[in-house]
Amino acid sequence: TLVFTDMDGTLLDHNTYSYEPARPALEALAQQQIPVIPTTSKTYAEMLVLRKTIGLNGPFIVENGAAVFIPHNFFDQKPAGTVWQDGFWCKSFISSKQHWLQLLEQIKAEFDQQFTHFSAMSLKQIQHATGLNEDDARRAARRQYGEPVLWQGEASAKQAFIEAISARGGYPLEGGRFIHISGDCDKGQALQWLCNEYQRQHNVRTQSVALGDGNNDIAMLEAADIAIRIHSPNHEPPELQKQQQVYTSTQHGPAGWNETLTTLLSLPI
Ligand code: 2M8
Ligand code: MG
Ligand code: MG
Repeated sequence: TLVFTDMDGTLLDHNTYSYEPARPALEALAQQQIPVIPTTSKTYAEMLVLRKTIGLNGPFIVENGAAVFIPHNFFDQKPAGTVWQDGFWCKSFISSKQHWLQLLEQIKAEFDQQFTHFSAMSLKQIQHATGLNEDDARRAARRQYGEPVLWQGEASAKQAFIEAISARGGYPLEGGRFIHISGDCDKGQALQWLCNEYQRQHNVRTQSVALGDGNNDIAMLEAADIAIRIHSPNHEPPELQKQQQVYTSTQHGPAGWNETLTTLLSLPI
């Protein structure tokens, strides 16, 4: 089994970013040697620090599925299509964020004053929008593949903005606070790629479990064998097309993470 998990609002509390309530399930998974694979909107720079803090030492997926980073000792052979980067095998699915920054420049006039985005924000503004401390905000700003947009206009105009981005070849994904603009990637494709590689190298059929709270988790939840929707204090759980093997937590964020995985681990899977 491989466990793929969103970070913000799922393993981490939406407001405090604490994972404390999830500790018991994290320990149980570690004991059973089940890899927990962060699958997040966060950047490589953020995950480098956060995975250590949480005590996760396996692969991780950044920027909404833009790239998978695999520690050198996770597989015996070099994973297909990867490049060696900074001590990890890196599989990227899209190119750099430059193109999306240009696109945002182009549609600024059309959506005058209705949005801002990370590259246009100061560190203080990013801190204010996210509640991250200065160091964490700096790491969140080190984006390689996409650009988070902060919608500041009428809620009713947000859909038109999302459609304008899609019409121009972008793939907007909504996180808890931002609309992430990047290329054709999602957490589901990245999950699928890593599961395939795992199966190829180990010659076994692996089962995937995915946990998420937001719309940017839908592709991942639908791609996984078992989907766990984590309740959020500020929005409804994501709507899924599939009905089989879908669980929904009653508790919020990391408490819901602990609740559902503890239940799942007690079942014969
Ligand atoms: C952004 O990601 C969250 C994920 O749901 C969002 O869109 O609200 C990213 O900028 C990420 O890098 C950052 O850590 C996070 C902080 O809330 O916000
Ligand atoms: Mg989330
Ligand atoms: Mg996320």
